[in-house]
Amino acid sequence: MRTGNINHAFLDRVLDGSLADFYYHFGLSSKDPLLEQMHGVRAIIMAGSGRRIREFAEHWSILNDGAEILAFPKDDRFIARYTADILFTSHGMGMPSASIALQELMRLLYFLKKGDLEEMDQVFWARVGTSGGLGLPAGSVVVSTEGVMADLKPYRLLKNVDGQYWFEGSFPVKICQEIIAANADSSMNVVSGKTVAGNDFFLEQFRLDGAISFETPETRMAWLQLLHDNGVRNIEMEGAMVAGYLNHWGFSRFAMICATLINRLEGDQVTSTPEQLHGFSQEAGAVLFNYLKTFLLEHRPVQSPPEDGQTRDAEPDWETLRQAAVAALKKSYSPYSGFPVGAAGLTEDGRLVCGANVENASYGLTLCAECSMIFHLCSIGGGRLIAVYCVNDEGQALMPCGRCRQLLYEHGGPDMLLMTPQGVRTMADVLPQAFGPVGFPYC
Ligand code: R2B
Ligand code: URA
Repeated sequence: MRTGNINHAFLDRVLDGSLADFYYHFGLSSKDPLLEQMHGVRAIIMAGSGRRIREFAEHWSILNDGAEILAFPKDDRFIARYTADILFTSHGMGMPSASIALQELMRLLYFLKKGDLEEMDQVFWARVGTSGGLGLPAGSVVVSTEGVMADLKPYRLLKNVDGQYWFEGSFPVKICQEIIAANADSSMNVVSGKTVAGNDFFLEQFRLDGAISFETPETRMAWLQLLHDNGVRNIEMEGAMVAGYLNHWGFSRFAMICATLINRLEGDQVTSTPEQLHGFSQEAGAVLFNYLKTFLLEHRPVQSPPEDGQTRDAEPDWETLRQAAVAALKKSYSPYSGFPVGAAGLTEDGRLVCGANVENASYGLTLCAECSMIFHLCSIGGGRLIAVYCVNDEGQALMPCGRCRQLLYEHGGPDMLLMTPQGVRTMADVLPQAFGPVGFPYC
């Protein structure tokens, strides 16, 4: 962990035993014997509802040979279950509620890990929930790259009498990529993008169906369009704070995964039946568990974050990109050549885009994997590519053909990094003296 923002003045007195800490909303204290069984915690999973927490814990227990499930004593507001090294807790609705859960959980983790920052940083945090989608069919799952407020700015709170503290809302790009890669084989529509957290389900989500409504159809749509143009893919009520608090302490492994209940571009009212809602939230859970199975159950070694926090989100993780390309390749349509190709690219705002080659009986109309990857990029709002990996069915790097280098150049420019059979090269290296979009009147 990288920051000095931990409240040592209070927490270290709990560690040295001169104070007991009361995790009041969970009905626990640092002296509670239950805590003795939780030092090995490897993940903290939060969700809005208690039902989801009970189901998640049961599912994780089953995946871990029926591991014992421990229940926290108090369950009037926040339900908490601990099983097989994961703490599952509900956080209620909205940032005021979720911030209570998160503050007590961070204090609890500090105590459980005896203030060892390295150990704390190995712990994976996630919020799994529901949301309104933007331009996505209901039932899609969004893995957030950044949590912002309704004005597209980060979460902030009053600090001192006349100041504000601005939190950093980004979600670690590497974790986002790993989650997408762990789900590349699934039939679910899993995408990444920014998430807006509204302080009111109606007013700060610009709905027209509240008892109070400030908007007209025009101002509502203008806001939704502004969000979409800025890479926002869903709207919920906690993410900007969750990312803000975890970033503040300097954690490097956390994520938010939300199923979309409706497409907000088409309406405001959530009309799903309870069964459909349950199905949607199970989808978000399935995306989480595909990740946990890969990264916790198989005891995959965790890569330590770079020392320099400033560069963390900008560095491509080549192995994750390669895995995403290998997973994308399984969707190749290549009956004529029998040569499937997969491509995966990372955008500068941390989204992962993938594609596979699509052949045609005419042969000449065949599309390379890079083409479908670029199509994917444009279909989720566009953006700049910073790194691309193309693979064959043995997972080895392939060199893009001349046409595809031109396509990549258009969306990545001369500095985009490309994995080649001879190692990482820039686009300027592999397409020298390129003909590009610079200088065209429409660019
Ligand atoms: C999504 O759904 C809840 C509101 O219905 C809220 O907790 C959220 O973020
Ligand atoms: N949760 C939200 O916060 N907004 C929606 O539109 C749906 C679920």
